Amino acid sequence: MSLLRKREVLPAVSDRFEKDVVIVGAGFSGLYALHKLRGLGLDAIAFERGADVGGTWYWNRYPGARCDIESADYSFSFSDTLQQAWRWSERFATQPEILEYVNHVADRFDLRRDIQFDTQVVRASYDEAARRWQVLTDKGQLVSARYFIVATGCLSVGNVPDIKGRDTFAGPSYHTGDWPHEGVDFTGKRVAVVGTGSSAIQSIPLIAQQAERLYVFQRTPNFSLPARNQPITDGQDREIKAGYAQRRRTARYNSGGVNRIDPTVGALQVSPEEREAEYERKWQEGGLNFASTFMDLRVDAEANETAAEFVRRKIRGIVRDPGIAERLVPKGYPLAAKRPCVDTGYYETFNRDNVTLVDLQASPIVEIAHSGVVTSDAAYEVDAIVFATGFDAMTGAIHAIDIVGRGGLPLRRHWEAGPRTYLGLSSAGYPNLFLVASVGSPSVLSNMMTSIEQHVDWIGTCIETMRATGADTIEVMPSAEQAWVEHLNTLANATLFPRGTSWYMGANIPGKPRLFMPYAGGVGRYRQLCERIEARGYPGFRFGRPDADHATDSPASSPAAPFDIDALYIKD
Ligand code: NA7
Repeated sequence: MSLLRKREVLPAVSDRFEKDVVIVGAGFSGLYALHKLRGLGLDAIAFERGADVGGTWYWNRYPGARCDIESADYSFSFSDTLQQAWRWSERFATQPEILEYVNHVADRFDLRRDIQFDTQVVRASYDEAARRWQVLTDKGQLVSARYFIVATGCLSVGNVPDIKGRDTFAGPSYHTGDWPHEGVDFTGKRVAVVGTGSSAIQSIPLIAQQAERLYVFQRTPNFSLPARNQPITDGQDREIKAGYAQRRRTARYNSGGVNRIDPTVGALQVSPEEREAEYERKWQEGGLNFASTFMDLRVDAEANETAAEFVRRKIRGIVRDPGIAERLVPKGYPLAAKRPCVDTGYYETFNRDNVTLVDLQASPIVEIAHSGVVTSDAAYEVDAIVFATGFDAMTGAIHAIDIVGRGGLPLRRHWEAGPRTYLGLSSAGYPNLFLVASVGSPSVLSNMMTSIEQHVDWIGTCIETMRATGADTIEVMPSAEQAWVEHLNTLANATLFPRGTSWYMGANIPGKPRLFMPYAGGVGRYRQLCERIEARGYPGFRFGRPDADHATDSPASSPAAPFDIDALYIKD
């Protein structure tokens, strides 16, 4: 496994050059940022640690990897020619098909010529005198750039738990987020899968079909919803293409960034029979929309419990052995407080006689030995271990870069108690640094494609405005950042999200600050807020000009007057 880690020793500088923009990452967000900013006439370069484009879809090649947002939504909308030309083959696209799409996008817009692959950005420091970023790569390149775009994705630093004896295991071990490109053949093998998140739930049914024996090590049972994936027929494809304009409009202004009308009825406002019928309809429809059957499922524990109980009954109905079913049933946290999974045959897999569920709540893993996994009450001999143990989500890849702002302040220190941003777009003391669909924005609670386009478009307009007005820096005011941090907390605390020990909260990484990282107010509301801010001359940001006194345009010297986010929202 070669998972991304922060470089402790920095390379010597061997090459220096200037760019208008440095982008980190060539996944969907980096690619669109490159396309957009290049289109504005900026000289941009993207650095990508992988050998090719794709980001998360480049690395996550485990069996069964696919998107759980519908293909027609999980695609770019910025070019109608692109969306009319591309033909999705399935309702939920597989990782190879998405990777093919990413490559198609890179070729169609000739993006590769400005991407340097196999290159990790290791440090980026703001030069206050030059008002530019100095960006250092692991190849020893030092690039001076006006703008620094962090498009590193939310799930790109794998989490391999530090289990005693992990390196003593005799066989191969894999992390789902760093899967061998040539694939893995588990035929005739005894395999351990550690974890039961989305990656595990997608891969377990396929590994079970191949392996001689599969042990699933489950710490927390997850809510998983049936995908009901199917091929997209030619007729459906024509319909999707004819309806893109409306589909995208809907996606941009609803809560999740997908083609769905948000529900307006609460689960407790209807009779138990109506409720059951509605859950059944959504269950049969398949996909994540089940979690949005009623408007109050994310905010009202009692309402949520009706949906959770429906899923529990389904699990008990699918899994034949009542003891195993009971161990698979999620309890003690609301549905969707952790990211719900979408599966094809996950629960059915536990009816196979070559699959064993190991309940780590009853008997935790104590060590990994030469021959397998040892729990507090048994030793499981295996030939291979799959760590489906998730990611240092959202901040992991940002902190893998040594980012240093005004006054030499490392971002890691500024974010010691958790990420601090305004709108999830930038952080006070880090001028001209932009984050794309990351912490502090709807990002992982939304269809990433909708959020990425919204963010990049906003950044593009902002840079155009700066150029039109002669500004060369934009910077978040500390008061706006503080207000946004508080606002994110207020929004999250009004939901059930904080009741799940999830990667949304940083809870899966020992020592990581516990706070809800994304914006929980919904894509549409967030977009309207960003539009408002743009239209009103960017309240909460301060612009600097080359001829201005550097000291006075530092936000550090601005009065910390309270900043009223609520006043900026468009009232319903
Ligand atoms: P997730 O959703 O973070 O799942 C990781 C799983 O690994 C989860 O079941 C964890 O249990 C488990 N885990 C983590 N550390 C351990 C240790 N030390 N021992 C046992 N089990 C452990 O990652 P995925 O890759 O599945 O999915 C990430 C996202 O990709 C997903 O949400 C979608 O957005 C797509 P826990 O729940 O923490 O008890």
